[in-house]
Amino acid sequence: MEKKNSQKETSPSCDNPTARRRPATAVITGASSGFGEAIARRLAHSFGYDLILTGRRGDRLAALAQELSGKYGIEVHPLAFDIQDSAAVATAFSGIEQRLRHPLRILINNAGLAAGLSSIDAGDISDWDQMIDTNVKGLLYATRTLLPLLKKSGYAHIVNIGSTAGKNMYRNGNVYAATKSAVDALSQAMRIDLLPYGIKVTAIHPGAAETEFSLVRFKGDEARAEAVYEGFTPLAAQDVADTVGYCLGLPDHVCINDLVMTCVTQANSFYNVKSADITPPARTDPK
Ligand code: NDP
Ligand code: 8X3
Repeated sequence: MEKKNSQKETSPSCDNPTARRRPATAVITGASSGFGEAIARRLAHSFGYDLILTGRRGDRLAALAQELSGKYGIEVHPLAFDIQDSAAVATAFSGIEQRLRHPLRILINNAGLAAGLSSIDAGDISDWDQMIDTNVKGLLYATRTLLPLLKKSGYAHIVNIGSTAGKNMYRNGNVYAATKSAVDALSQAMRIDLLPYGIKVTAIHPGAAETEFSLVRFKGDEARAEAVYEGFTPLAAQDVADTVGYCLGLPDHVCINDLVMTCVTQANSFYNVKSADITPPARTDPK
């Protein structure tokens, strides 16, 4: 009897621009900096996908769109809106299908932030609202709005960016961690609900990564933001983008469901070499 998977596709390298790909359009939320920008570059370079780039800073999105369309000959649509606003999300994507060359097959739910780092009895309520409205409700709005197109396209893939903070809580991380636990829960839930449509749902949970994340968390305090990454080598946005590229490049029958990634000096939210009782590893090569 012939085995179902006797003619398995091999996994093309995510760095191989000539790998066979279905033509596709990918939406990346939060593409104006950090992970989102790096993912946009990765998808353009390795897959040649057309892109829809979202975020509030339209000038950055327009510059990235111009750069990537010029360099890779792809179509890039910058859409500037606040993902906390459900009406703005609906308006931004309204009629988008008519503007696309290729089916919308990929949604990278990446837009998000931490605002502040305070004990639960001292948290700023507007910070809480912003994190919940962006990290949880924004992800839901984008997903709900785009699912009709994703369902129609076949071979769709949703990638949600969670965090190690959603896996283990840490001191003063309360509401941010709760939003990322929600991303974890919603990823599991949408994976079940979308099984009938063959839509892959991948959740990626990075640990500390040096982007604008801490600058945003500490409201522009550069010294405090830089101090977060002192004493160890954190993940870079490129590391996360490469991992997203790997997950997207897998054969049709394979889905990475849940992936936690950290730099080598971090175990989880609270154990890293910055902890007083942990000695950093020697980084010199053995003779
Ligand atoms: P950045 O601050 O560099 O990027 C955040 C992106 O989200 C920006 O493009 C920003 O765009 C967008 N964004 C934020 N708020 C809104 C909003 N209201 N409407 C639309 N877009 C918005 O941080 P990262 O790249 O590090 O963060 C990306 C994701 O990764 C976030 O979900 C974050 O929680 C998560 N993460 C980060 C880690 C880290 O250590 N850096 C680790 C684990 C997860 P704009 O400001 O233009 O609106
Ligand atoms: C970002 C990682 O550890 O700063 O999600 O919460 S952490």
